[in-house]
Amino acid sequence: MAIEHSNIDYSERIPNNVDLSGNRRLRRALESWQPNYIKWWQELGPDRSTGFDVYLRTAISVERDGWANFGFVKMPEYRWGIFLAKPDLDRKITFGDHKGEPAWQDVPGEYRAPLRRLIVTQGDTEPASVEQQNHLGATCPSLYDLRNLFQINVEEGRHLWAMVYLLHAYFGRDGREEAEMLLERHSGDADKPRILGAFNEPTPDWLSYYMFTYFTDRDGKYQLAALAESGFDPLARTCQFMLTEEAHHMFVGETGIMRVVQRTCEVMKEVRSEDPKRVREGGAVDLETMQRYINLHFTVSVDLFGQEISTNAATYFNSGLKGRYLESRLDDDHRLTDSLWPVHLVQDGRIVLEDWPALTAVNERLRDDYVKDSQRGIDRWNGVLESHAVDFRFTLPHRFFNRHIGTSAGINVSPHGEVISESEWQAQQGAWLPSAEDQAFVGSLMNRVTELGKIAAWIAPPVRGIDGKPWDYEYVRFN
Ligand code: BYC
Repeated sequence: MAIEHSNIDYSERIPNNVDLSGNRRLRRALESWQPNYIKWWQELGPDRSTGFDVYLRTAISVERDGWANFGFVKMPEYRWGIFLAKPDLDRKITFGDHKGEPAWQDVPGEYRAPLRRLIVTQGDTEPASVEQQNHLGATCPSLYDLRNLFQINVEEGRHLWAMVYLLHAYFGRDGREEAEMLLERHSGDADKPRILGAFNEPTPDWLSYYMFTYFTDRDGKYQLAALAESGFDPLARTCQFMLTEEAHHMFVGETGIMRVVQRTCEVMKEVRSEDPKRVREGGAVDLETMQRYINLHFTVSVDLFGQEISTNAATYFNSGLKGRYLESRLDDDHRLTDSLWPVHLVQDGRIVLEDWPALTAVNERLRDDYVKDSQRGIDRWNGVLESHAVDFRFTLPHRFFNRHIGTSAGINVSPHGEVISESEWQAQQGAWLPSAEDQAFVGSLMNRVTELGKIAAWIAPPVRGIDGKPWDYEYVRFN
């Protein structure tokens, strides 16, 4: 096994804490992938950002005090590298058929294909999100927001590196081919789309962006947490470290939407009306439109958990490849041989909860954790409405609303959870999902604001800035 450190070696062409200098073959393979990555970043990464000095955090160690080291970085000279959480040499597999056996430091031959598939699926989402967001710099509401966009983009790029490292280090030639493919599929590409649905949807404006970072990055949190339990130790340690970075991405979404809500409440006061038309005329996003954006982004993200009843998921769990959320803290046999789990299903035109073998329901269980967690932001945004004495309340739609994956795909379900006819769906969907007109209106608000201390009129400034700096600090210098 390679010697691994908590400190990251920045003297290397590829910064790392996995002793790349001691493995020349691997280093050479990764160094030959690197120019393709940079080319991809130049073509499909954040538009027209070259030469900007951006106040970014870069990990210098995987210790608690080392992963958020702040300073100005000239784009695109960010040092993408390979960082794994510190090893626990006694780590044991905590679930499935191999529970109690030492964690694997190499890929077990019999699980090679499903493991590679999991890593590729995870890896595919990272560059996809950068592609989805690549034009947002042109309409940023403030320098603070522009900086956060770039921070998230460089970290998603690093998360791609994390998966590419695993493919190169552990999967030989087919791993190298998969790593190439990660740069060849593109979000929304008709011929070579990204693997998962949500990553082919456009992120056309900043409201969508905050929704994406709140709802879709939260899928990332749960999927990474499940992979951080993996019996394949390098994957577990990679995901553990990725999770530390993920929290900021969801923070950007949660506080971003909160700031939009705040501004809308202020405008309601200014125009003395809660009428969506008046709110729009006042230059803010009406709450009804925000609810439709919530409905869309929640549902495409809920799709990312896969089928409710999944033999794939059961195999991943049995094999010790992918666990449940906080697996080791759960109080059960961690094998799920006899246990049951209540699963939402559609039967005879009605939505029912039915007990199924817990082993086949691990996707749904992870989705349950996700749905509960997603409610937290809704409650916080409603807190803003309450503090302004506005009666409107945001809600999460029913998990079967607008689904394309799982048992309710192809069935029309209202946000309240009623199974409805196709004609009813057609009549109502404009009230439930963002219409072309909503998108055009939100798009019309998106003007680039980069003057120091200024912010777009449709969003309130953040309560605080980054790394103890004021919110109106010069986070991006254009030169
Ligand atoms: N779109 O048995 P099932 C992140 C396919 S986000 C398209 O349920 P499984 C991030 C499925 O592949 C986290 N296809 O499958 C966030 C399967 O295909 P086959 C990303 C879908 O494997 C923001 C079939 O349907 N990480 O990190 O149990 C910014 C049967 O389904 C979808 C992961 O997802 C879909 N939504 O579950 C940046 C973790 N859902 O076998 C980054 C790795 C299902 O019939 N992936 N299918 O050809 C997994 O664990 C699993 O692949 C899934 C699917 C949970 C996604």
